[in-house]
Amino acid sequence: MTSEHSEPSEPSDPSLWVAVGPDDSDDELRRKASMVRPAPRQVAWQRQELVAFVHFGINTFTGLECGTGLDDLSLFDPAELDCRQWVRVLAEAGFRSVILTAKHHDGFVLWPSRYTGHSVAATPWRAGRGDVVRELADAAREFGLGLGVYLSPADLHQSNAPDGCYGNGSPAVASVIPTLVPGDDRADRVASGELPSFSCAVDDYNRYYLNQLYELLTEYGPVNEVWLDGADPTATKQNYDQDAWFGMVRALAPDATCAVGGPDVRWVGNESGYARYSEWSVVPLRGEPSAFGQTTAVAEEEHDLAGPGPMRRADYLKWYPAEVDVSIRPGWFHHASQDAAVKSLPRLMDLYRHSVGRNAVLLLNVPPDRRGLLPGPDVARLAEFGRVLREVYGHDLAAGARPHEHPPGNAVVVELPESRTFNVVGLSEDIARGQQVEAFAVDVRLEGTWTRVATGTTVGHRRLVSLPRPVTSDGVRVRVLDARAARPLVVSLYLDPTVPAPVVHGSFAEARDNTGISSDDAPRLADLDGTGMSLSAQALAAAGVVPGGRVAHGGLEFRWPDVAPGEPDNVRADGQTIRIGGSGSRIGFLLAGTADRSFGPGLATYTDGTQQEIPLLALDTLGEGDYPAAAQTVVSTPYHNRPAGRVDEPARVGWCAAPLDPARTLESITLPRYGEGASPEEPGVHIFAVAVG
Ligand code: FUL
Repeated sequence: MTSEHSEPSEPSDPSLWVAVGPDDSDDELRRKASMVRPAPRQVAWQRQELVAFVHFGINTFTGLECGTGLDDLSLFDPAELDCRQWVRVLAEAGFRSVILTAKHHDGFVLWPSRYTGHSVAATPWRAGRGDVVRELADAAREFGLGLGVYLSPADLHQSNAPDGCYGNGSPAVASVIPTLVPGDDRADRVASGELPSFSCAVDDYNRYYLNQLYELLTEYGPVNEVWLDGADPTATKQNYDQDAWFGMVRALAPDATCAVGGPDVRWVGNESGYARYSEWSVVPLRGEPSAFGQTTAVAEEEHDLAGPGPMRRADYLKWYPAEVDVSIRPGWFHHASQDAAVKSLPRLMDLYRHSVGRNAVLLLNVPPDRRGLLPGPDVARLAEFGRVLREVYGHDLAAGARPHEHPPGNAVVVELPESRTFNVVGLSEDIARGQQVEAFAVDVRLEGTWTRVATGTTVGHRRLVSLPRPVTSDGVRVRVLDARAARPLVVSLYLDPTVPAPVVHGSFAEARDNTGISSDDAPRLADLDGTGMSLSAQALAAAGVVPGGRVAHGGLEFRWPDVAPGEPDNVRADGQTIRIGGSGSRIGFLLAGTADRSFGPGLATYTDGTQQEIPLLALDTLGEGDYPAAAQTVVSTPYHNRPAGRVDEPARVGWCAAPLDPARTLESITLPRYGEGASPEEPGVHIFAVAVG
C-alpha cells in the first residue's frame, strides 16, 4: 500500500481528520475533504469487499428474530454444528472474513463466558462444553478468513433477568478489566503481565461488557472487526461507555475495525443492500475528534450524508466508509419457512454492484439452521454467486490494454487491442490517497466517434457502472468532470450477464402493476406484496382520499389513482424505468412500504443524459421505527385485513421528495429494486403517485 502518511495513531492523528468551521467556504470544505486519509486498518477492511455475517443463537431455535432474554436454553442443540462447513462455503464464494453474532440482543452468548450463566454452557449442546466462537475461529484460521465479532450492546437478558445488570443504576466505580472471577484460570498470566489489564471507572453493565469483549479479543486469536449493533429493544436506559470499549479494542486488537457507531466503519443507513449513488468515505462529523463514538452531522440514514450541506454543519471531516448489511433471506436468523425465499443470483449480483460497486463493503448475512449447518438453498446460491463473481469480475476485459491519461488526472483513455463487448465499467481510486472524484462521464468509441454512455458521481475504492445494454468498442474514455484533487483512475471492463435488461414504461399510469387498495366489502381483492394487508378504500375515503382525487402535500399536488378496486393502483419499485417529463425543483412521491421500513435510491435521468439519485423512503406499514425527516406520513388510516394482533396499527401512506435541477428537463426515473416480490416478508415500496413541481 502506498500512503502519504506514516502509521497513524488514534484517534487524534491529524492526517485522519480535518477540522471545519462555519466560516469555511464550499471550496475550502472541498479542499479540506481532499486531505482526509484512511487509517491502514480501514484500507485493509475496504479491500476485502465481501464480508459474511452469521446470525446464529437461541433465536435459531425459538423461531424469533429478537429473543426475550429469558428464552429456554434447553432448546439450543445444533447437533450437527460444523463451522468448517460454514467457512468452506463462504471462502469458496469469495468472502474474506466472517462476523458471528457472539451475542445478539437476547443476551445469550455463544462462548462459555465467565461472566454469565446465559451461555452455551447452559445448553444441552455438547453437554454444555461447546464453544461456537472457538469452532468458528479455528475454521476461519484454517481457511484463511478473518474473524469478526458482533457483541450486541443492548442485552435483554441482563435487562430482564432478576440479577441482570443492564440499566441497574449502579454507579461507576474503579474497575480492572479483566475482573478476575474465583478460581480464574488467567490469574497468573494477568499477575505476570502476560495478559494486559485495564483500569477504568465503569458501572456494572459496562464492566460486564468490557469483560466479555476482553474474553473475545484475548482467547480466540486475531479479531479483525468488532461490530456493535445500534438497535436497542430493551426499553431500559443504560449508558454505553464507548470510549472505554473502543479504547480497549484499540489496545487489544489494533488492526481490528470498530464498526457501526465505532470510529472506523459506518452503517450505510439501510438494510436493503444499497449504498448511495454518491457514497463518500470522507464524512462530516460532529463533536470531538478525540472521542471514539462517532456522530454524523446528519442522520446516517440521510440520502445526502456527506455533501456540502452536511459539511457546513460539521465540526470535522473524517474517513468513515460504509458497510452494507443485508441478509440472503428475509430474516437475519434462519427460519425454515423462508427456505424458498433465499435471494436469487441476479438479486445477489445486483446487491454486489450496488454495494461493492458503490464504494462500500458488502456484509452479507447467511444464517445457519437448527442443525448448525448452512442450509442447502443458501449453500447452492453462494456457490453460484462465487462462480459468477469469478467468471465476470475476475476477467477484466481491459487487462493488457494500455491506459493513458490525457490530460493527467482529467481523463483516462483505454485503447483496446481489438473490439470487446462489455456492459459494466469499473473505476477505482487509490483510497490510501483519499477520495477525490466528484463527477465523471464514460465515453466509448463507436465507429471512430466518442459517444457518452454513462455519467456518475463518486468513485472511491470501486465504482461499477452498469450500461443499459452491452456495447462493443475498441476504446473507452473516462472523463473526470469534477474532482477535489487530481488522481489517477484505474479503469476496468466487464461483461456481466446478470445486469437486467431495462424495463421502460411510457408513463406512470402505464407502469402500475400492483393492487393495494381494497374495498372493505371485498377484503381479498387487493394486497401489498402478498402479505394479506391492504389499504382500505373506505378508510382512505374518510380521510378525503378518493379515486382520481387530488392530494396536496409539501407544496406538490398528486393525483390519486383513478381505478376500480382490484385494478392495479400502484407501482411496485423493482428497477423499472418510467418516462416522466417536466422540469421543476422537486420530485415527490406518495408511497407505502411493506414489512419493514424501506429505503432505496432511485435515479432521475435528465434529457441531457446526466443522472441524479432520488431517495425513496417508505414508512413501514407496521408503523415501527423512527424516520428521517424526509419521509412523512400523509394519510394514516386503520389498516384493512391486518394480520391478527396488529389490527390497531395504522396504515400509512407517506410522502418523500428529492430536489431536482430546475435548469434541466427530466426524462425518466428509474426505481430501486427491493425484495424479490415473491416473499411476503421482503420489504417492498409501492408508489401511488408522482409529482414534479
Ligand atoms: C439490527 C438488529 O436488530 C438485527 O437483529 C440484526 O442483527 C441487524 C444486523 O442489525 O439492528
